[in-house]
Amino acid sequence: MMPTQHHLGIESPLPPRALRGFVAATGAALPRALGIASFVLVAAAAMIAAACDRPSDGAAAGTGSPTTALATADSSGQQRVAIKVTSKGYEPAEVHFVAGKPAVLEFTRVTESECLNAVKMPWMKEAVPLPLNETVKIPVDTKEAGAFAYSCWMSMIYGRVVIDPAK
Ligand SMILES: [Cu+2]
Repeated sequence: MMPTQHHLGIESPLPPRALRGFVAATGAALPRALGIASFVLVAAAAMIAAACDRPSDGAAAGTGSPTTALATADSSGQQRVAIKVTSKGYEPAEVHFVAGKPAVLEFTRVTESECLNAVKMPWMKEAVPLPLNETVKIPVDTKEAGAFAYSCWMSMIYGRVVIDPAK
């Protein structure tokens, strides 16, 4: 499986050897404590990354699914777009609505990844649980054109919503 983009930053921490070199060079207690703290942070980040990267559905990578999708609208103007939550993240990763008409995101999680079992919109305090293989609808305010990112509950895997100006 290809590593997802958000993991790349996590998996390239300061090499431990460089940390040791830094601590040894200064020989001071404070830098040593900082070095240990950095190590703990890196370890914690690595653990979170591991939790995020636990695809157990064996989804085939590179199925060629589009990364961007336009919402479809029914005769009443209701816009909807389906987002599949897979071991690769949100598919499609970017969706477009048109401003001024009601819109809803329809999430269906098909991966058992703990990382992706809840999704958080930027206006939410709490993430919305995404039960496996169930579709969860989340309305989006399209009064104004713009864009926002949403993420898994850990804020590690992101999707994007674009609200295009009405023509
Ligand atoms: Cu995550």
